[in-house]
Amino acid sequence: MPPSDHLHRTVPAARPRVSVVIPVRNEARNLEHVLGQVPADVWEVLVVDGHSHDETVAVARAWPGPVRVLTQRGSGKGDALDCGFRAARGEVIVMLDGDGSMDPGEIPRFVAALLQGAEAAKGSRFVPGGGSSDITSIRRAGNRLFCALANLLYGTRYTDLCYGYLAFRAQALAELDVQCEGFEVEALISVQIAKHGLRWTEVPSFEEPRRHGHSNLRPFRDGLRILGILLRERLPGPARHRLGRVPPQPGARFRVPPRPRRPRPRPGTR
Ligand SMILES: Nc1nc2c(ncn2[C@@H]2O[C@H](COP(=O)(O)OP(=O)(O)OP(=O)(O)O)[C@@H](O)[C@H]2O)c(=O)[nH]1
Ligand SMILES: [Mg+2]
Repeated sequence: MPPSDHLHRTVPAARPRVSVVIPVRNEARNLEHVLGQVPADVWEVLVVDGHSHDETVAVARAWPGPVRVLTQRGSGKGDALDCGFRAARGEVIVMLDGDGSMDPGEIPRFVAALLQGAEAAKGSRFVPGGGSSDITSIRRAGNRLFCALANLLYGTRYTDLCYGYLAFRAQALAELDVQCEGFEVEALISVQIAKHGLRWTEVPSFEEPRRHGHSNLRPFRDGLRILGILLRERLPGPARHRLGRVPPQPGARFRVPPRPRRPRPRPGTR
């Protein structure tokens, strides 16, 4: 599908087609549980495998629902999401983790927020109705620090930056350049939402501990990457490219040319 096809997809007044993108790496013991919680009216689920060594792919392929299994070309969660976004065909695209920490039963909340006018709905553990029984005090402090920095640099009022449960109108997501490798992806998406002036809102979400297995996150390395994204994205284009950002090639990646800018971007709808 040419990327520009996204431009012709709008969110209908009711019952949009919903694509759910789930990046997975060695989640065989969690994936069945996650897929089992996906609401029946979800149109397609894209499981993007990161070269798992366990039975993740077999579990996904055996699932009776509308599941497509993709294998990412590169490595990292960011690369996997980019791959899933480009393959998704719905008018609404939801991303969530495949380790059982996020409840797919919350998907209707995200879709409702888009139907009410938002172009991006960010899950937040730190608004009333949200929460976490998983986050450690170090991760909470890091997230709070990065969130404050993002709000300062980009004029947003986010309450949660490093959380991977989000939903978008496909047309709006196609405007963003979310190409990156790893766990900095949520920060990059959040920054891009602000830079493109998308109408965003936050949706309460509850995070549980992963059901089985081990985290793929490396706090120090990934913290540095998040910090790098927040600073680098604030630079003007040419300086950003000198710091290693590859200028998007027309048609070569998920990104498509942005629509004409609105006169005054709004930082949020809340
Ligand atoms: N395809 C793919 N998925 C990945 C990769 N790294 C992580 N993931 C998936 O991304 C999601 C989030 O990764 P986690 O390892 O749970 O990271 P985390 O939530 O910070 O860590 P925990 O709190 O321990 O769960 C999970 O579904 C992972 O399987 C990767 O390189 N490729
Ligand atoms: Mg996790």
